Amino acid sequence: MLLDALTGPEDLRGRSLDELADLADQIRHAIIESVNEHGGHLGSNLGAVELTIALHRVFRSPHDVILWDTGHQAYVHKMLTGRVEGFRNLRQGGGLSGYPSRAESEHDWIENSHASTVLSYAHGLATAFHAKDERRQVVAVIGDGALTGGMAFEGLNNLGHSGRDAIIVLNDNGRSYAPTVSKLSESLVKIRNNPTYMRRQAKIEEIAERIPRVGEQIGRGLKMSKAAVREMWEPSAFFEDLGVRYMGPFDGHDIESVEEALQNAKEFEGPVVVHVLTQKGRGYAPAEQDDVKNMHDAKPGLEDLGSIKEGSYTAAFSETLVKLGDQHPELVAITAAMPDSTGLLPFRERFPDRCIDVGIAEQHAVTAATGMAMGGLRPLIALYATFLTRAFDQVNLDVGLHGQPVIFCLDRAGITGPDGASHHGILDLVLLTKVPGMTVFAPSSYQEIQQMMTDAMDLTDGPVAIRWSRGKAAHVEDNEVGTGLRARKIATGDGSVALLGFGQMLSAVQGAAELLAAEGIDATIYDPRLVVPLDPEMINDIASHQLVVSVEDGLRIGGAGAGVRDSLGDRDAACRVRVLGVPTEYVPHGDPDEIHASFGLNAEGIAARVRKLL
Ligand SMILES: Cc1ncc(C[n+]2csc(CCOP(=O)(O)OP(=O)(O)O)c2C)c(N)n1
Repeated sequence: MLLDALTGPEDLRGRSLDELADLADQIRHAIIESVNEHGGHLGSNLGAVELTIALHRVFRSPHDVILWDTGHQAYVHKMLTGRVEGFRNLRQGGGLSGYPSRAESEHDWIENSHASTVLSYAHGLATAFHAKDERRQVVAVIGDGALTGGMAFEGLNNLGHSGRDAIIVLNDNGRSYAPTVSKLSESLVKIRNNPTYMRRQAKIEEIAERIPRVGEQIGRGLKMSKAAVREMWEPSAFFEDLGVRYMGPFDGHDIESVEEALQNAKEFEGPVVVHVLTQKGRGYAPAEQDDVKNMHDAKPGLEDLGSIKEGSYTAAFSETLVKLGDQHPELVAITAAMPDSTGLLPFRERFPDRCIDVGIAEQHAVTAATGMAMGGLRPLIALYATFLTRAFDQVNLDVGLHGQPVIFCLDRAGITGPDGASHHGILDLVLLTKVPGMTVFAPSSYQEIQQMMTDAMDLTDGPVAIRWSRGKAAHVEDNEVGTGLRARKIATGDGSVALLGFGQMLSAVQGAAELLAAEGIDATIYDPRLVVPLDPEMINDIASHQLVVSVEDGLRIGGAGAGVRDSLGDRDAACRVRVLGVPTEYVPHGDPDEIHASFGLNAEGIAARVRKLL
């Protein structure tokens, strides 16, 4: 099989179109097989097969730099750059990363999988190559979704202004997770669907064929002249006005046509956009037909990730939000291009006008929410914890400084697992606890989310954040749920040790307490519920213990436990305090339970630590 024999991009050269079509089939098969086994990004990769083959035939990676925005669509790139074998262990602990990885390959330049950064990297690399007089192409592949992020516009503006050489491949499938929210995207789609445009394009090509190759003016050969004429007659005003040439649109599944476009783009000086149209989920019918998000990503067994797991924290949020929407007509929900995975779809269905998708634009979402709150609405922003980090300045100075009652609902907080360093939600507590006036809840159960969301609606003096982890939540009885700004005492011990478990870490703490009880150590147990402000009664109570151990699933330094230690210190408490959490390092992908265990953040690890300290 051609795919198995591939050792690198050079093996793609000299292949017939039929061979390449076979290869595309084999690649699709391998993607579907891998996602079936390990889960991962399905729709995005199926849509990028031919485009990636064309890129690796036209450019000489790694001498030429191919950059992937977000990086979730780089599976094909991995296979074409000598990683077919490793691909079988994609996203597994110790196996290949689900995103580009500099440690894996010299073909991978960037691995930050937060969207919309690629044009800035491209500008930087192009500037460096220019300064050093190196003749290397810089190619940046960006989706129509990622193009809605503010940083992409900043990069585009700077590229156009500086005139640096870069080829921007706009991989346009009309979708982010949900259909892309962008007027620019809409107008590009209009072009695609306009029969007059298509006829005109055919006519232009015909005319271009007839233009004689007269000297310098016409350009470098027929291909160039075709592109130049097409460009002259059909400028895409948006890009052109920024100083970036526009070419397209091209059929992104036609390898020959994409290659021709890329060859033409190489001839231009300055930045150029090559607009290719692709179909998300191409070649796998359930993905092609999924009108929620074309199976952007999927769980093992090819189960759609967008479906909210029954009993999960996300399900508790989703369900409660609809109830609160009924009670509070001023409540609006905001998403940054992820209405499905964050659990907003039921709310959107019921209140279509009160669910706002801003595109992949977390910073804008936060400041816009401030405006909405100022105008009398109650905005709630549903994000993954990791993506809030990008908007910290807006949280602090737009929401916080203005004391606006914006509610942040942060899913996937803590160690998330197979998506690796950029997707773990381990910085949110460190950052949010530094915003004056911020209230932060960490629910330990399904029922706590319901309670905290309801309580959050009553906190109108400033912002509130509720952060929870991925997956199944603990389910508890009514009498095991706290209320308001109070911590919940679960057990009163013998005064030797007080254990605090923030959010999902409560169950590990309870497990540790059981292990310790078997050894005659009776621990006091708290569910602090709040990260800020900490319940003063809890602080007073734990201060009388010999040892206080606080456990969280975020960064250990400067997070929830650090707040506990500081509060005890402020009271001159004599107890020893230990904070258990995630070390300050880029935590790779892997099974969350295994990652927790490696940091001592499970029942055995916590119990062992207490034993040692006592
Ligand atoms: C800052 C940020 N917010 C949200 C996400 C989650 N996310 C990953 S891929 C994606 C959609 C990207 O759409 P597009 O760029 O068009 O690529 P496609 O998957 O459609 O090929 C989103 C919202 C992210 N990676 N980064």
